[in-house]
Amino acid sequence: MRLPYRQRPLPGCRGGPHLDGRTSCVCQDPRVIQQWWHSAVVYQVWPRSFADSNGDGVGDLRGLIGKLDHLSDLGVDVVWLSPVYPSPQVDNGYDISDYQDVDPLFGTLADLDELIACLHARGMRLVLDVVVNHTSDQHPWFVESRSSRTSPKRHWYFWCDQPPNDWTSLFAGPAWQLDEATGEYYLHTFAREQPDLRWEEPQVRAAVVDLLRWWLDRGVDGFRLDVISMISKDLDKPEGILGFGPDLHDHLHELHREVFAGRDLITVGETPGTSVEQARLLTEPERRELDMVFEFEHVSLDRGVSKWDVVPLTLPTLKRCFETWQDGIGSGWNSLYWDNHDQPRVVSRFGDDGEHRVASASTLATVLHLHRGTPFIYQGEELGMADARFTSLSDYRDLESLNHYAEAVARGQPPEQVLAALQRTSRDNARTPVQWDSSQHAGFTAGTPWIPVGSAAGTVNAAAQRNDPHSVLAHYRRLIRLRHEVPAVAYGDFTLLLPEDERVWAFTRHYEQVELLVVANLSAQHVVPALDGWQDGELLLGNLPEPGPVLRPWESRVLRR
Ligand code: TEU
Repeated sequence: MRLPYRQRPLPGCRGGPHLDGRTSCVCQDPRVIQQWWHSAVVYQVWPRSFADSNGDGVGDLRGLIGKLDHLSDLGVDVVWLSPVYPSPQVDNGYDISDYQDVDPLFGTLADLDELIACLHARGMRLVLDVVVNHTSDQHPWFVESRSSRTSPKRHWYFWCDQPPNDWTSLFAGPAWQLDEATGEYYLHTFAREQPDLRWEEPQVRAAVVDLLRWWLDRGVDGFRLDVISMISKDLDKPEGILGFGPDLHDHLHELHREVFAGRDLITVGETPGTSVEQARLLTEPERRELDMVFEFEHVSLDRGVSKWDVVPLTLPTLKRCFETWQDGIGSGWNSLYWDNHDQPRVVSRFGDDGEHRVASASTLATVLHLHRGTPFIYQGEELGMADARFTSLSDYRDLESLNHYAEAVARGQPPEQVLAALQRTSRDNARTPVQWDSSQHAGFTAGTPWIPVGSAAGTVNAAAQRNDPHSVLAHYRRLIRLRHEVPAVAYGDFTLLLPEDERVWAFTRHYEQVELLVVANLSAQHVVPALDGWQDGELLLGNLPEPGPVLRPWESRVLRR
């Protein structure tokens, strides 16, 4: 039986179970204070497409509650729940109009309380997604702020007579929107329905502190902080829209002091464009800011002038990027991810979603999870779900994709060319319903799904994999158990091997007297990696049966000595 999370001993800790609720101790690497989330695995739920309980074609909280056995069976420790707050849903909930309630589309506050209780009873925790760089334009704060130039909440947002810069919104078009009523412009980094909050205003920061404390008092175990690096901006900097402004660390330090300190929780900040140096400053424990950040470097390597422009990527480049973050994070800590609700699915992007779908999905998982950091699994990734690759514009729902299509075609780009780009890069590739079984609508809904179900649902689904020891799902179970049982997975020092090899990704993890070798073939050829001294290594995990002297296409292994 899984112990409730406060009584589970830390891997490698000689102190035994921490019955006094302490969740950290100085056992091994003096630079890193061991935390429960170092050996945890997080599962992201994007509720709109997870499981629908009332047949309206949209996923909801009761649907999630009904699938907790799947998460317990998988062995994950934390659920990251993307936004379920009241929202006009312009950006699928990342435009919040009330931070302290649940949108009826997803359920009620009572449903969320029940989810928290059910997760805790199963030894799991809940991390809420909080979007406080911007609100919805329907949020009472903004409604009041735009009501008049002298509104007491005018300074809660960015208003000006003339745009002080020519920033472009990340969802296309100018980032400054004229408000006819008051004749002033307001800033929106994303859609015009997502006006940016002005964190220099102390009342704004106080309001955010209050809502975060409110959720923690309700039993939530942490936060994923949306585009948190953007809360401090330098309006005079041409590329300033990505944030990292002069007050960022002060704002995060204040949040840590006022909200996070002294509480047993996990915080991960989304920081598009962050460098490893900035990430180290944001996550080093002694700086008291965040526990982890999501960097975007490894998911930008196959992108050219824009996210819509896919360029070739070599394995050495990808390996070097991971090595940079392994070595450069210092006493900070990395998050590890391939997929989320903003990225196309990795098996289609860096793997092979055709002949070698199962082997490539499990090998990409092994390589990611055996790096040093906390892994994040996105719904459906544990099933090896592939990109949607819609062929008709009418199937797309994502504002960012539809805005891009309209803008690119208006600029004269051939529609079929733009559609081809969306097939590779659109966020909707990751937003099709989770494929639970081979029934109509993949068991996601009894109604009509809000977005089409993926074409492979008939064969690629949870029911088909649950009792199949060779499935992607079975491999994820074993991978997560390995992190829970082998301290070197969480804490081993990282060393990249064969950096220039175009097909093999190999590295070691060294912890106390234990050394792990991770060797993976990321090609459709048979390869014999030039690795000496591991003949007698103990096989801890392989993704293909009967391992031999040769690595088969997309085969990977974890050995211990
Ligand atoms: O994403 C921020 C972000 O950087 C993404 O928009 C990214 O640039 C792009 O989608 C990659 O294609 C966060 C949320 O994760 C995203 O879902 C929201 O749309 C966005 O912020 C605004 O809240």
